[in-house]
Amino acid sequence: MKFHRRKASALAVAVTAALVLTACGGGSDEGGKSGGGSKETSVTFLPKNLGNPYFDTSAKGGKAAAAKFGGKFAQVGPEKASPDSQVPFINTAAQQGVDALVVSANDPKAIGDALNEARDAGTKVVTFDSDTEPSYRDLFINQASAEGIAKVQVEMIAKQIGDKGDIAILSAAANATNQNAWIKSMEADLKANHPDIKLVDTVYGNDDDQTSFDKTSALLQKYPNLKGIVSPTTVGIAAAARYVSDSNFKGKVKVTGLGTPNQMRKYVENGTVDEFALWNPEDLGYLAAYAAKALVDGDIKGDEGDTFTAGKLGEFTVEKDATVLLGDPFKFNKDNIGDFDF
Ligand code: RAM
Repeated sequence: MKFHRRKASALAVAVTAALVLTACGGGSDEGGKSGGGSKETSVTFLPKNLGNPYFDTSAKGGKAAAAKFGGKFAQVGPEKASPDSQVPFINTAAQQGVDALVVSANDPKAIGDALNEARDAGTKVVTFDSDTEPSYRDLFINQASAEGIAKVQVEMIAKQIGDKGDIAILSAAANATNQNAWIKSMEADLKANHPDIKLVDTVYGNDDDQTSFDKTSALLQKYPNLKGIVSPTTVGIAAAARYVSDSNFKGKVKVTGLGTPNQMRKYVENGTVDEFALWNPEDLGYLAAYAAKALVDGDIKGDEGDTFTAGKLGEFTVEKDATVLLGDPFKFNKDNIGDFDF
């Protein structure tokens, strides 16, 4: 895969303010003590699963934040994005007495008891990317509103297929809180505003590359009239694009959804994919780590109206349901993908 250095682009800079690469300071997981906090805050990131470049990038942001505020960063996680595969990692973090856990949940409930036990033991719990039910965490760092993320994907597929025809969704794990919220909102938008687009199926690749690839193949066999696949997961969209790119469906079936520029670049350049969207996962991790630090320090409690400063990203306010919003999703296409490197 070709990695392009980012070129200065006014638009890119404006939209994803802090995208400029922040190499992890110091190169040490231990962070430094110079950031101004009174004690070294330990923050452990627990993604849905390991081996996903999206979560490698959010970890990069978390690590950079911890280095900046003088904290200790670690990332641990399961191999598979299944509902309760994170439980042993939560238990271990609680036993180790980490100050804060930053979790992307595979299921809104399955890890709830473990999280509450960790909280009883004194660990602050921040969800990011994919929430649990609110009673299991202190704060949720949301990348963008569910409606906004749904809307951008519906807009893209509608434009790409001329607002008409059969489409399918290739999602992540069946219980993933984030994807399920987006899909619900996409369904409502399609129904209300795109009467000639028919959503024929939703299938689940479990954020596993091979499963997602196989599900793409199965969809295309089952629905010969399919015009588009929307994959609201960076793992799924890359696998679907790879399948379509090497098949006779290239040029006939559109693939869009949420992807990382580095994983999608070659499919945009070879014409398989017109346009897809995402936010900056590095900023999301950076913000989540700063929010965790603010909770640990008692600067915020998770009450609506609480404010805190997240280093280079500036000030954020806690909204309803103890949620903090990063920003808006951003669309990538052949005109701008060369400006991004993540
Ligand atoms: C995958 C994961 C993650 C999601 C992105 C868009 O990496 O499912 O939770 O936010 O896709």
